[in-house]
Amino acid sequence: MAKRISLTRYLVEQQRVDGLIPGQLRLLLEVVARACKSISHAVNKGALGGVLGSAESENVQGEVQKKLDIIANEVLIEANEWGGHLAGMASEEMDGIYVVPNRYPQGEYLLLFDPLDGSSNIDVNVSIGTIFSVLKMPEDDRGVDAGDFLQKGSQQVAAGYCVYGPQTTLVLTVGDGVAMFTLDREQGSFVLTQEKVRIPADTKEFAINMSNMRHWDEPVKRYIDECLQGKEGPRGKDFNMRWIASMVADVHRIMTRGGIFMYPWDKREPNKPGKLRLMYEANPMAWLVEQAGGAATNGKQRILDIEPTQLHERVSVILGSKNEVERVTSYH
Ligand code: AHM
Ligand code: MG
Repeated sequence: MAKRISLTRYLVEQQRVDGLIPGQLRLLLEVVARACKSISHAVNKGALGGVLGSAESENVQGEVQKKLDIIANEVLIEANEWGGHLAGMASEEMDGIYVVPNRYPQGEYLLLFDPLDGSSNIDVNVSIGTIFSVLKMPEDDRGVDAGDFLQKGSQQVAAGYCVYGPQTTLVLTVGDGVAMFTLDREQGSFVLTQEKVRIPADTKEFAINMSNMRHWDEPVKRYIDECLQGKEGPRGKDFNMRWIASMVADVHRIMTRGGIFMYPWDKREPNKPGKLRLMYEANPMAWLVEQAGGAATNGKQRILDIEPTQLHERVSVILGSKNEVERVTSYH
């Protein structure tokens, strides 16, 4: 029988063999995984747990919060504040940063997350997820502030997401490729189910919200138009389309069988660079995708090279199969 490798064992071995995971970071990743397990249970209970519906409040981006957005945010904070591995946290659901209270020891890491991505899918029982990014506190820094979080995506030391779908799957990178873990509900632990994930360089599948087509910029219109022409067009092949409206689920499909995902800038809100958030959506996903051999740009530059100026800043996102991302980027 093939040996089962739990997340704990995987992390311990990475720590021991490759020295990639310092002790505090290993604790952090285990705690995040435990929080995701508990969010997964809340998601599964659905109406029985009284967790569906709106919380009748708004987040900093002016979006109506769902009960599960708030629950997931609290679960992540409570799980992470006392372990001594973090200095602070930032979340889609909080205006400012969360500094670890001084009754707990302060650690060297910063954790950023979108506690429940794909909020519009919660009540309709479609896959949703948690996205997270881990940064290191700048050296010789006295006291954490919002500026400490404004680091480029290339500075991340760990990133991942957990998708709550037919299975609960945790996908992780610490800069040594991408590993996937499936939640074994009977054992209550994440088990390694795939290592060295690779995204094929070519694809025939694209994901974009087509209802915004009339608002797109020329390069994106051109790319999608060429895909839609299929075999008879310049691409010489037929394309398929998928749009789940949960970035986590769309990216997970791309991790599994390739594809391209786009949420580009559009004319609806010309002053915003895009819909998705750089620090806790685009950066972790971009790093995971690159670690699996794919590419991620905003149409003009690599997402991981963008110098952030605000915690909640938005960005245009094009990611997935390398050759397709390079093609759209070259149209810009
Ligand atoms: P959220 O973090 O508020 O859930 O919003 C992000 C989501 C992404 O998961 C998804 O790709 C996109 O918004 C869907 O947008 P649309 O409603 O335009 O389909
Ligand atoms: Mg989100």
